[in-house]
Amino acid sequence: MNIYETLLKDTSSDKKKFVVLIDPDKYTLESVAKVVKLSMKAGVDYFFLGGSLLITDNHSQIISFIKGNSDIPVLLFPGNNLQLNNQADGILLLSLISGRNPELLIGRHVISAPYLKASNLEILSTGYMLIESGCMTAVNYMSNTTPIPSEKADIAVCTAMAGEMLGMKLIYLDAGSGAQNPVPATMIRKVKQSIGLPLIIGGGITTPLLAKTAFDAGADVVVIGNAIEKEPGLITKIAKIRNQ
Ligand code: 1GP
Repeated sequence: MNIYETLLKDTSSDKKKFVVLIDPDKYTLESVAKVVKLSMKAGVDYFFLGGSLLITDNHSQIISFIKGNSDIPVLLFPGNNLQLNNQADGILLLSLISGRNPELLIGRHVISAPYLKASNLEILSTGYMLIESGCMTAVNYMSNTTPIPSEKADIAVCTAMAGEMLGMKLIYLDAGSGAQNPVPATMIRKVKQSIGLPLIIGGGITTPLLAKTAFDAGADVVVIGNAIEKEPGLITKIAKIRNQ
């Protein structure tokens, strides 16, 4: 069974997933080793690997370290085409469907298509939606798009439905890394009720309570980056509440 088939099976039996996001610019091999160890112990489901930029040159090194030291699947979550890497297990092929920037809807995909076709990466086409979060996040700025207002759940619902009809395999509602406010529970609930796809939620989730709120509202997968960089011990706490 590949990653997506397993995810679909687990989603249909309401088995929630917890993802640790690793932005290579924020980690050294030493700090990633600690997070990998804690993640293995806690039973983290996936690592997402990526960030808005690529300032350091340790992207490839970090992937090979994770692959050599854990059996947790690594999925690329690329901020740009410089972050493609064949050592990972798969890639969230993101189409930024909340925005109207053609480069991020289809342009970069055209450029990366031959690389991806020749790679061994499992391709997970993802309808990626930015949700307004109280501050300008890096992804808002870098994508040059306007996020969906947090109180406009109907826009999020229609966008997610369109993504599903276009054949996306996953929907990802992201408040953006380091968001002041995470995606509201009401929006998560309404989107989940309107689509039949696994729903990923991330951005600004900093406590077990916020993670539980997202899971209870309908998130199948919760992604945490920033808060774990600051407090790796959070991994154990979040993993515990995942299926409570
Ligand atoms: C960002 O959803 C991820 O794309 C995670 O966000 O870093 O705020 O946890 P945080």
